[in-house]
Amino acid sequence: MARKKIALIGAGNIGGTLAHLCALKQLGDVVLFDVVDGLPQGKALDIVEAGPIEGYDINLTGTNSYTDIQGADVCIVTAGLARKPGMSRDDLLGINCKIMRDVSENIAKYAPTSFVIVITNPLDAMVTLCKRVTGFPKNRVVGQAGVLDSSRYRTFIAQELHVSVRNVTAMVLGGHGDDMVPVRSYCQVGGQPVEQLIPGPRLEAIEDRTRKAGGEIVALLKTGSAFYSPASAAIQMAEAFLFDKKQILPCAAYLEGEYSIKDVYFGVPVVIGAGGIERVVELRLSDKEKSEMQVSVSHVQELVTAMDNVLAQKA
Ligand code: TXD
Repeated sequence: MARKKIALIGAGNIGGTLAHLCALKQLGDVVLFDVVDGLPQGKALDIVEAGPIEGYDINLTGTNSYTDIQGADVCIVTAGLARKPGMSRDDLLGINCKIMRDVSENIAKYAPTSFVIVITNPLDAMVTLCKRVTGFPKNRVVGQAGVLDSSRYRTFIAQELHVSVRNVTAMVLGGHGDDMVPVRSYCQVGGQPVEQLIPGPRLEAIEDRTRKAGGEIVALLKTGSAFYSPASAAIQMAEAFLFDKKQILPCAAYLEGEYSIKDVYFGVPVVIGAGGIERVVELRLSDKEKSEMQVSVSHVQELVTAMDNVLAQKA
């Protein structure tokens, strides 16, 4: 059976970590692309040279030429600038728009049947642009945010209660901004509702930390943003697709009426399998959660309008 081909567009902190995870998990043949000469080639060679120690057999190559992503089954996009202290994700809009347009054109040209996972920030706008430029159907273009945001929430809950992270299930929905929505009513610890285990004010503090968790890491690193956990999150999505897992994961998906939201990418639970996003799962939310979703969606809509203005100026 032929191996699957995975194209990683962007060979920075997340791109390099993605390549390493693909190798460790032997997910398929990997092409690591970047515009910087030598960067993807160097990282690819470094990872390949660990193969005899880790015991992986993998074809992993670095390239500056899009022709090498030809026929990829999955493309994971991290190309673009990352945040520095004092910057919001939205501050990246102008520069990353240009990059995402170029990347998307090349994906459409060289990997026209691929499943595309966008990671670049501002996430909700960048995944919107990728879908528009590639012209791919909505099941084949997805944004990664919710898996990471939910993982952060689960980490903090597990630490608070001194239990395994595996015992904590949670969903963080909405846009990938500071108004994302940790859905408390679906957070369980060993099957018990979290609200029965953690007092309200403490839970609010944990949710607030979750919303700001990306910024917490930017403030610590000073030179960039989180990369180990975003890479793990995207790999979980890629595995769900490659192995037809039908896994329910919170992702930025194009909504056409689900959750009464239309024509916008927004973080909701979806089923990912061999068909890409196979369906959107509609949770029954509390009134408070519904109104938080509304606040978040209006921020995403403002962001997309801002992107349209940037694109109009550049046209
Ligand atoms: O959960 C999430 N969605 C995120 C998103 C969590 C954390 C960070 N997130 C965003 O991912 C972050 O704000 C950035 O927009 C991307 C990539 O983050 P990373 O930390 O990997 O950034 P780096 O290390 O700066 O790498 C970006 C690479 C770098 O090597 C550039 O040379 C390359 O992108 N780059 C390009 N590659 C291909 N094509 C073009 N045009 C291009 N321009 C720059």
